[in-house]
Amino acid sequence: MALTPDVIAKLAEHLENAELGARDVTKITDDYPQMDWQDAYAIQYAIRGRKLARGQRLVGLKMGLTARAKMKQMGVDVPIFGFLMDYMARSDGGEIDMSQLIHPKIEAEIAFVTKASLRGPGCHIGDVLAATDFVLPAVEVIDSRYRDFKFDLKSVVADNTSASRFVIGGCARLAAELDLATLGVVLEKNGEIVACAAAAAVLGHPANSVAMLANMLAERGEHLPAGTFVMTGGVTEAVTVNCGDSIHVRFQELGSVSMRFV
Ligand code: OOG
Ligand code: MG
Repeated sequence: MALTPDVIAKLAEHLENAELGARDVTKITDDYPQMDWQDAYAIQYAIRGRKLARGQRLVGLKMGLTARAKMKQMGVDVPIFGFLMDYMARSDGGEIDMSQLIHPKIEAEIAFVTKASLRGPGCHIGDVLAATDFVLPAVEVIDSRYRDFKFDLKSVVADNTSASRFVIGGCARLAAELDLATLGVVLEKNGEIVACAAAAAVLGHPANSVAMLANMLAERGEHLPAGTFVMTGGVTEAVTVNCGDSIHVRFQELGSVSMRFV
């Protein structure tokens, strides 16, 4: 760690205030270039701690930058993880209030719910499929707190990987009933197709994303408990949304997820 506990706490407050006030800030590595990976996750966990202390609940975890298209869009090459809280959830077919957000983008994602714990190191796709209760279609609304969505990996890890809102829809299916690698996803904005992909865009198979999460958690002495909801990362590049936009994402075999930005 290159930063002191005081600085970690100060940066957590700074980034969380930017989130809650829907104000953008400059990326924190501009002021703290010496910040390392451990510091970045320490800031993210401090933000999580602030929310838990306020009585909010942790409802899941998310992987980010797991698809080549996303890595290319953001100019980075390593997957990262963040957390999801209860207040971030919005219902399928509902409205998302833009006044609480800075510059949202949406991502179509496959989500997993586990029925057994997963522990790295060495967790692999077979372990994940055996521990999966069901899969769900989801849309994540990311909203980097950094000006113009410009960041480096450490800054975005500290900023809880741009997590902001998420919507679960469609129907829950057993992973064994699906071919999760070839499963198609079509993203429509205002009735027009703006992106499409197969779920294999996420690390070859979205279950690999869950395995990678278990292995990343193991480095911190943590594991994924049974019953964990995990979003595996956007299958295409993220799509910018504006006030009045309607989003409809169709997932092969899983139904659809939709929302309107107001
Ligand atoms: C980081 C979060 C990326 C995903 O699904 O790839 C992410 C960002 O692009 O702001 O959630
Ligand atoms: Mg995402």
